[in-house]
Amino acid sequence: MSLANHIPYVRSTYAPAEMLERAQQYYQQLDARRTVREFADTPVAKAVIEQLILAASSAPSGAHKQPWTFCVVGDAEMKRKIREAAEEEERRNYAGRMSDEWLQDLAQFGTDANKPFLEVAPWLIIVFRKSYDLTEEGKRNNYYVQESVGIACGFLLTAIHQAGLVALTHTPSPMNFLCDILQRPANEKPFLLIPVGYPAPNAQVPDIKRKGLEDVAVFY
Ligand code: IYR
Repeated sequence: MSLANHIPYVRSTYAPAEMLERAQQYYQQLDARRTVREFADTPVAKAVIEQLILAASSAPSGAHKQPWTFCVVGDAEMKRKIREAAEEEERRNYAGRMSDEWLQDLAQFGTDANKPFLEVAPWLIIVFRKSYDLTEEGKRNNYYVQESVGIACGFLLTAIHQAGLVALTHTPSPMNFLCDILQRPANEKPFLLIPVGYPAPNAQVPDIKRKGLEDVAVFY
């Protein structure tokens, strides 16, 4: 099949042994990623964040619509406003909106309604999903928006890790307050809030174990 708008796919491949080696190395690299909740206030160059977002935006998406907007907040006053609003929602979450089972599941992580990282981390990347596009001709459909934006966030997290930085996948739900603070158009809904930066010098992470292959994969 040859379509007029198509170009050859050109990329090198690897011999089987090298392929396995590369697959193992990439797994080990990704396995070293940890979600970190304690950030240093050390600045990170905007140019780095720009590359991380380009990496995220290279993700596949339904009909190649790239239905996402990455809002990047470095401004201290805006971070303060976001922290204030997020903590208000989280206080309600921890004080009744979350079930007992949920609170029990979270106990090992030591989280609570305090979110200092929202001010300490040099950058907050707030990912918005675009349920539709607003064009000059009006509304245009997007497809598989949750899947597409989820994949883009995965790309973003691996890019952050690869750059030697840390991130936290944060969802201070409901997140509607982010539409107001960041003045987003009606077609954009908040998806994920990701503080990015260096870990605090004495940052700690929970001693969790990941499931083994036999627990997550079934071969037929
Ligand atoms: N959004 C809350 C609660 C929370 C929920 C889950 I699921 C987590 O894995 C971690 C936290 C908070 O950020 O504290």
